[in-house]
Amino acid sequence: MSGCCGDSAHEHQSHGGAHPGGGIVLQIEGMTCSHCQMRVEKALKSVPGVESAHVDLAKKQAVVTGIADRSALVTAVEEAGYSVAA
Ligand SMILES: [Cu+2]
Repeated sequence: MSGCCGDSAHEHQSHGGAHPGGGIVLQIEGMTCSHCQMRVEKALKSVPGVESAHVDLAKKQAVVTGIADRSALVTAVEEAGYSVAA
C-alpha cells in the first residue's frame, strides 16, 4: 500500500464535533491521502472570501466558511487537480 503522493502522513484528524451552520460543504473526488487533503484545503483557503476550510479525508468532504462563491471553490479544487461531486 502506498499513498499517491509518497508524502509522509500528516495527522489532521483530531477535530471533532459539529460544524456550526453556514458552512459550504463540498464533496471532493480524487483525494487518496493526507497530502491530497492538505492540497485541497490550501486551494480552498486561497479563494477570496474564505474564512476557513476544513477537509475531511475519510468523508471526502470539505467544509468552508466565509462568503466565497461555491463555484469559485469548485474551480479552486479543480485547479488543484481534484473534482467536486455535484
Ligand atoms: Cu495524495
